[in-house]
Amino acid sequence: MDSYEQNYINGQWVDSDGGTPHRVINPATEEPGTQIVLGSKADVDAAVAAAKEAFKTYSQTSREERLALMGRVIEEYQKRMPDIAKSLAVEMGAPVSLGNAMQAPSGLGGFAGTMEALKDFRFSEKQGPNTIVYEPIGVVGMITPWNWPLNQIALKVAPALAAGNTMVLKPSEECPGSAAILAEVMDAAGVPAGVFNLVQGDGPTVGAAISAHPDVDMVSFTGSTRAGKLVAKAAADTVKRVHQELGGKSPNVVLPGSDLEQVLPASIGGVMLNSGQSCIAPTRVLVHNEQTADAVNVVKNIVEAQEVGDPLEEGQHIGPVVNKAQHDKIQDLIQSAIDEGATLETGGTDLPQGVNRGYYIKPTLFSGVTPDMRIAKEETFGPVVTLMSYDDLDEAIEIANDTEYGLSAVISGDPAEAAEVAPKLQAGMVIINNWGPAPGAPFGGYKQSGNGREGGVYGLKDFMEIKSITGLPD
Ligand code: TXE
Repeated sequence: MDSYEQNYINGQWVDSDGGTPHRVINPATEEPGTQIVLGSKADVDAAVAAAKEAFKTYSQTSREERLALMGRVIEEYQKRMPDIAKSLAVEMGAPVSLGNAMQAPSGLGGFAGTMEALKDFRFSEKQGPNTIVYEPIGVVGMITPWNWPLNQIALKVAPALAAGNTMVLKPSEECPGSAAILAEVMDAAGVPAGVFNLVQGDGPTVGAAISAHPDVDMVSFTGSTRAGKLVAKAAADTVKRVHQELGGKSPNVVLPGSDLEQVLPASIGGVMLNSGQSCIAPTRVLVHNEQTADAVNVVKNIVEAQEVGDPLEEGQHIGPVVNKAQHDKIQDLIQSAIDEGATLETGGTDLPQGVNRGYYIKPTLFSGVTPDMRIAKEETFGPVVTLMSYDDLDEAIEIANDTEYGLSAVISGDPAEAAEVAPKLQAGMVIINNWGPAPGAPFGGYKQSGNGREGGVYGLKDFMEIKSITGLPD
């Protein structure tokens, strides 16, 4: 059992001031696992004060110093990858093979892309009589979820470090271990005291205190739209920048006449991977009604081939979902689809074969899903594919956009035809014949999927202030 009972503040591991002990339940065994202490508002105050002080010097560092620092972070991180993968496996159920792959290709998710962006970034540019200058914002509060835990953290920590900001991170209380290991990595890499601070804790106490704090200049949040709205409300009184990556309900528009065997495996695999716990999982598969029967066969084969198993074992299987609340929510959505008249093609609410405990969900496929059903509207966050039929492409686009979310959309079929459809989709990311954007693409959404972008040069800019200076000499 792992224990991470301290916070990392001002370069030191310190006890919480008034926190509460908390055990993470291992989702594969349902037994208590990682032990942490949920922090307090006083812990947030101490971390923010340290970050504010450190900003005075860190904000003045050069591009070269920041690149060297980030390079050392990657080196130290690579030494800890097996520990991180194991920590993910026992806290949120990602199989160790996936836990390692999650960090590919070149270490710590967003770090590589951000370093590339930083190398060429123009901190100052002349535009006629104006000089435009990009400056660090100050103290960045970061609140992150449990589903791709370290990737989501890296997409914030990397641009914050690159921009010259200092930071206070609150990871998910459901998956705190990898963030604690990251703090050890930052320490080993020689990140100056106060630049990176970690406060473990829950949303209503620590998350809310970060969001509302007058000395936090920006809050970057990834999580549910529900919590994102609370963060924005808490931040409103201090008019800080609110950067949000929220939920999704991504469509997969299968173009009429497409070769289904060829175009569907990658995107359906994207719904199964990580047991469906990806904000960009393209769960709503829209198929022309003349191809519905074929699509059922193709997708059913993919879904039924998906194995379920122990997260601590290497392999391509999927693990359980993160906790009982998520498990029950997914089961409820599966049951709602059955009750509302969708056709259960495979899967359902019982435990997968060979499993007798843990928060496992059977890989599931529904056909005959209509846009009014709950399963077509609510983010499922489980290994559940829904097939919906359309009569013509205009109707498919209408259904695809008929959601409060707008994170990503997949188009399956001929890329030249997909080019005509892509501009009509209300989504921050459109992916053709796959499910995830390529590295360097700005990550973020339209509508209630969030504000701002992460990754590469767009992510870097989002973590900076823009100043114009008029009248400088040439
Ligand atoms: O996440 P929460 P939950 C979606 C997904 C999932 C649902 C519920 O549909 O089924 O959300 O997940 C912190 N002030 N996504 O409830 O609550 C919390 O401590 C400040 C999509 O487990 O959003 C954690 O650090 N912070 C998503 C973080 O928010 C608060 C990823 C995320 O937890 C807070 C996760 C508050 N008042 C879930 N309340 C994605 N975009 O990938 C909670 N938090």
